[in-house]
Amino acid sequence: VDKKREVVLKKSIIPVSQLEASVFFGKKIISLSQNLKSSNSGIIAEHKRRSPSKAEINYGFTVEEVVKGYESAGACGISVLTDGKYFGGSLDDLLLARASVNIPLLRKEFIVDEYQILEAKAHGADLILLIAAVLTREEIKSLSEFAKNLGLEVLLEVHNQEELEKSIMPTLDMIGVNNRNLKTFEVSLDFSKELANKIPNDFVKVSESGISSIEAINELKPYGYKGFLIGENFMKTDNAGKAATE
Ligand code: IGP
Repeated sequence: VDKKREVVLKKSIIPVSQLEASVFFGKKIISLSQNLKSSNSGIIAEHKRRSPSKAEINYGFTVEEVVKGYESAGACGISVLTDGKYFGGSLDDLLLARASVNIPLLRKEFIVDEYQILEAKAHGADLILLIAAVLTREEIKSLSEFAKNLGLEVLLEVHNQEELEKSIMPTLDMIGVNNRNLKTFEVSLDFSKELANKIPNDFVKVSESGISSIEAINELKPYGYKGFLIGENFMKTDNAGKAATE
């Protein structure tokens, strides 16, 4: 609810017509789903300053340094947290990332309103995240259709079978299983393993959160996962880009 209120407040700051006038509106997106299908690393590296489960993640670099490091290390795409309240991010971070790299960018945000999708497009995102835990099926339908009409790709995040079943629809490109329970912060790769065979093969499968080793990735690949979203493990090192190469 406080997110919905913030959205309304923001709406009065930048008019939709101004968002639509952004240079990025005329640009074709770079497809993350295609990159994941053709890559064997599958790494989606995240720019994350802090989080509700980890108050501080060691951080001594600019957005540009981090995302350029990720790109040169061979990441398939980058997730940029734009939520300010819980993660210390902003839309400026997304814009700076867009100015620095040529790989797909995900706007990582609690999206509840079409306006936030216009913002994502206007700040250079190639795809958006929709979180099944906070949206109804109708909302997932209308928000994903809206994103697709703007040419953006959609990553849907689920955490259990119920969320998955309510959400499956053709306007999604990728389905991500969050290994972290957003309410209890419990993290286990078993969530990805248990849901894998329930995700239809028409969607690129992504495993999100709590991935901290190449062994974890190798464990998940046989379940059909093509994408691996990693934040903290890269950000907490002295050189986030370098960590992504190892
Ligand atoms: C990254 P980790 O454990 O590697 O830092 O996780 C990413 O999956 C996580 O930040 C995330 C997230 C979210 C953040 C997954 N889903 C939804 C905010 C909102």
